[in-house]
Amino acid sequence: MPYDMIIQGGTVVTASDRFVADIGIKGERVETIAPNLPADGSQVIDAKGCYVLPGAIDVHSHLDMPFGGTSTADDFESGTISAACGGTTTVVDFAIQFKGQSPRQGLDAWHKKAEGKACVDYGFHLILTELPEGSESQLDGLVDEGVSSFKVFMAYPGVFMLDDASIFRLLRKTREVGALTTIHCENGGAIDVLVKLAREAGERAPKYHALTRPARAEAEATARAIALAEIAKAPIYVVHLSAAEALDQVRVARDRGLAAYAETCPQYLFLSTRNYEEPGFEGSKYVMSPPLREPGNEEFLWKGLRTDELQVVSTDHCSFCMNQKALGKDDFSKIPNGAPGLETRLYLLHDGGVRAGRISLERMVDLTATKPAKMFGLYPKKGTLSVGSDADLVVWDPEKKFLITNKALHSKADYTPYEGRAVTGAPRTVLQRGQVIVKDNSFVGKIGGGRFLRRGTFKSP
Ligand code: DUC
Ligand code: ZN
Ligand code: ZN
Repeated sequence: MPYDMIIQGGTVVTASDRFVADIGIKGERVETIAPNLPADGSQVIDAKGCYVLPGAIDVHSHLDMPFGGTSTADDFESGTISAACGGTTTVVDFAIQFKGQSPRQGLDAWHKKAEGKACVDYGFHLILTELPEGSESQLDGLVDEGVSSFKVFMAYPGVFMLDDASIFRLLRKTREVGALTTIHCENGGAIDVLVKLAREAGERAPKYHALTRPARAEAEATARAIALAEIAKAPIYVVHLSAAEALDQVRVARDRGLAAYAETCPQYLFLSTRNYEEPGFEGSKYVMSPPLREPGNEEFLWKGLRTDELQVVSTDHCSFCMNQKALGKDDFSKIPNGAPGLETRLYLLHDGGVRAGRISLERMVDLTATKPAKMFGLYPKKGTLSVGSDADLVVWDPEKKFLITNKALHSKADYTPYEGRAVTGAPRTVLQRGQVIVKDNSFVGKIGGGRFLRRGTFKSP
């Protein structure tokens, strides 16, 4: 029997091509991609009429993360089941070095959270909340262990925010060791003043979260981050870019030939400040940072996705239930920041991006699998379908109707920001390393079956 499994007759889609072929899988890998492979007793999955996509990669999730006096609703088990059911077979989550901890302690804590629970393959970036002078060498060992990217915050003073000098030292270090600095760009100092003034004026509703985090504060921080990276001669990756004027900064930098990259997230493509006007406390569902932007802003992001000003669509999945959001019932600044999104990314991008004519199917694959794999040291093991790649794939039915409701999803959050949105196109079967892990919207894999990925160093995409 030449293959353990054959994915038969589907349209294979990569970042650059689309063609009808069978995929022969042996063990955990893709062995052959060619028409009319002999079945000879292999298990056969009929993919006629479907696309066969590389398993998607989400390089921005927060699972089992403490935030704002509570902890995310999803841990590594529920979060990765949710990811898998939406066609995502790799997550790169953010481990945190809290103040007073060494980078190693932060990372070890996240390994413990994921081991035996993660249901898809996973890697870690490490968030640094402090980097005392002279401690940079502690990062060398981590890169050797496959943690080849770090995250710093320019927002949340006193909690996560790192000062410019420390960010600059990190950028110099990452350049030396071939790692990538990812960065949350919002001017935390200015935002904290605006929040204080709003609270003093008695403005306590969820919408004030957005009104105190202006797009200009994102654009300013984005420009500053890029300038620091330019001086350090290091690449930089802006996470969850939301505002058109922040995108302007990335575009200008790239036009100047700098290694400045950025991702956006579905919430900034499909939602807007209008969502904060929903009745009662419903607006809290959309309290995340950066906040949702004015209607019309999303068109600039779509253009950026088409023209490669933006390289990745990730989710910033950071899920809370409504009773957790209620911590900020009387004060928007106490609402835990974040929303679920791991499972809905491909549904939304396929329906609202590809079918709506905003991006091509190949570009969807590029943005959700190939580019993130290349930049975060996973390519070509992950992120494409080629001989020798891990057999992580999604048999995607482009005509299947799906109604997004929280009931139909698998996150432990008790809402989805996209409740009631009807989409066309859905995963039929999802494979990880040659094993079926999702069938018809049910997880059928093994709890804890996900493996830690030692990622390679940064390569420009
Ligand atoms: N933004 C969020 O919305 N949640 C967690 C952290 C972040 O940067
Ligand atoms: Zn962030
Ligand atoms: Zn985040």
